[in-house]
Amino acid sequence: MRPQRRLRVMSDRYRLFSWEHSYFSGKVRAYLRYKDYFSALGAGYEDILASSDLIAGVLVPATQSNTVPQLQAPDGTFVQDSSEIIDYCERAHPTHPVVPDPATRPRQCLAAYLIELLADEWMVVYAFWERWHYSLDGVEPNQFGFNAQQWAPAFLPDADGSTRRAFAERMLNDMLGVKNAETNPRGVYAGLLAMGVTKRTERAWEASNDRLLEILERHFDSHDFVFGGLPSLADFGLMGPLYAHLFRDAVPGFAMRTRFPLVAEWVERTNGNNALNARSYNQKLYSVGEAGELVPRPATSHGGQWIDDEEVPDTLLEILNVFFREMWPVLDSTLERVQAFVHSGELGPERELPGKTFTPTPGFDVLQTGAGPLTHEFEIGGIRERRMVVPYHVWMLQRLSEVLRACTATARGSDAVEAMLGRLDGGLALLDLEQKLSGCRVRKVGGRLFSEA
Ligand SMILES: N[C@@H](CCC(=O)N[C@@H](CS)C(=O)NCC(=O)O)C(=O)O
Repeated sequence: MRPQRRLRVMSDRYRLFSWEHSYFSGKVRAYLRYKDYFSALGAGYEDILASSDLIAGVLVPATQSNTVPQLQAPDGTFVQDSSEIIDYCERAHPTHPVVPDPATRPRQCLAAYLIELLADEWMVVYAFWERWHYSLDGVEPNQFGFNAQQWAPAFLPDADGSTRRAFAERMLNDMLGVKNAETNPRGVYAGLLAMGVTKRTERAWEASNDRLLEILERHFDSHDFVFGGLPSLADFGLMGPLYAHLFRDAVPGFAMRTRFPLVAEWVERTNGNNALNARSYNQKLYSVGEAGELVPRPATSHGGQWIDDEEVPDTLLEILNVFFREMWPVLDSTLERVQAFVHSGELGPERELPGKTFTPTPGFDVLQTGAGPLTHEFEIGGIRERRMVVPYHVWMLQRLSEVLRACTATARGSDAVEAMLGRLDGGLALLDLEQKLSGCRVRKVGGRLFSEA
């Protein structure tokens, strides 16, 4: 029987199709591991290496998307997209929720989604850059060999080590032109240019990333997770940039462990794996009782619980300020650009929009590069540059606007949210989100996006 046939057979467990070195897989894997620890995921899940065979034979036919992670539910449903996977599982398995209740914890609920968006779609730029920059010929320290080895299992999972590595080196060079990407940008480096990383902005992106790590280092000094003693969507979101790229990749991994050791410890803690010294939600600390017995206590800060919603640490506000100062202007302009584009008559008959994050979407390259209609100016560290418009951001903002509505459904919630947003630079602009979305709504079907405006 062919492997993909066998995979169509139902399983009582979820199947996560992922790679260890993938940004969004790190987010979802840490989430599933957390739910599974509390047996809050039914029969649990199997983490399956998404080899090229499985991507072509199972994932693309199911969702028209070659991206990982993707999840197959026990009833056979496929879910593509890390945020949708978490939404799907939270609906199906509401115990041990990772999203603070919007009715009782409106500030934390909103903050969790804002941090997820920052981590998914803004921190991705630097994280993507470091992986490929430190793989360029002549750049020291260099992680090209490490990078090839970590990509290799997706191409040739069964081959011996050196064959795997040699094959991946050829793939990275022939397909993606990794070593000389700067002089001949294609593949991933073309994606970086499209995201607005150029020689002019490189240092500014690096400074932005450093600033965030520095805030997080101070935050994790006294909070084991974003909201205290238990992880939440905010932590799992941050695992996107902070696990596979900035912790696990060789060059930034060294920098994180040596310059931001508390962030490195938090990565291990949130992963809930090999984290004994970091302390995590899945262990206890013990003291010796009067009769010599072991007396357990929670291993994480704040008694192993989320802090009160009223308690908004300054460091949390600082993270949210990065969102509003750096990312919000890009999102705001994205809504305008997408609205102008869908009403320009340039949409194809299916009204499809590009759906990818890391690179222009094949077939839409002309629109998303150069001075195309799906590009716009943005600013990082005081430098103006051009980047592609990512319509997927509109979908993420639609999801956020539903959250905002739930968090502000009562007078108490509305007051709490407005007070928090009022303490942030330009934060109150978020309250106009629903109205801004009205001219450019999108629909996501599997891995494809369509305009509904
Ligand atoms: N928005 C998606 C993004 C998924 C994504 O871009 N995954 C990357 C790996 S982390 C990928 O598969 N890239 C390959 C490609 O875009 O062709 C999510 O949240 O899951």
